[in-house]
Amino acid sequence: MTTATTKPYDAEEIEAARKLFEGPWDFVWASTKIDDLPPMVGQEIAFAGRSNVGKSSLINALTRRNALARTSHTPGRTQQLNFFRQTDDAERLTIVDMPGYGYAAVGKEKVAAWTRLIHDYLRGRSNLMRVYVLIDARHGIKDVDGAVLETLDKAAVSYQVVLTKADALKASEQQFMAEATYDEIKRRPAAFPEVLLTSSEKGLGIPELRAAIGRVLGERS
Ligand SMILES: Nc1nc2c(ncn2[C@@H]2O[C@H](COP(=O)(O)OP(=O)(O)OP(=O)(O)O)[C@@H](O)[C@H]2O)c(=O)[nH]1
Ligand SMILES: [Mg+2]
Repeated sequence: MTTATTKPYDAEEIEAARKLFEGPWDFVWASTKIDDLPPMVGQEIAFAGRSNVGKSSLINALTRRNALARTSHTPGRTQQLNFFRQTDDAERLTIVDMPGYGYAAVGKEKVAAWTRLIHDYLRGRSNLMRVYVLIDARHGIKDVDGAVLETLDKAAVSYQVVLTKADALKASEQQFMAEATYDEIKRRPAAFPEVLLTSSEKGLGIPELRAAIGRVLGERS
């Protein structure tokens, strides 16, 4: 299900995107500092969002790998920028799993360091084609999310909002949250005018998210 003013994804696009994500994915790099990023190769996309929103799980669902990105019930699992690449055709696409923001229990200093890293990376990566900002479908956009959207808008980095954990909501609630979220982002300058609803657990919206990514890569390659 999507809420959008964009063209729907047809069967052909969905199939092409399925193929795009086939093939072996591998972890290639981890960065804890902005001066320690891997060289830019091909096109990059990144997944950002609050701690525990389901970034690592969504990357595993997209790549059909159970444990490519490490997930956890405990917030704060991902503590660095993790870079994943297709090793059969390495020039194609790099996926970046980001530390979650907005999680206070790891300590103020760590939170500040992560937040700086996230914002610096998002502002300064020229092969970053689009950032997927994940929002828990049960909670909607919070202030900490707003700050990240603001950074992206100011830096003119294209982003798309993706609702996660849709399985935790009834169909009517899913539609309501998708529409409410769309209303919040539709006037933001760097936001792609579509909100995707996903569940990594149930596979909901995953083919569509692949297709959305396929479009982005196709546009600029
Ligand atoms: N119900 C439901 N739970 C999910 C879904 N995706 C992830 N989760 C759960 O949410 C928790 C966090 O998932 P992660 O993928 O580790 O979240 P993250 O955003 O990478 O978290 P950090 O790395 O700590 O920022 C885990 O307990 C997952 O099982 C989903 O689609 N539905
Ligand atoms: Mg994670």
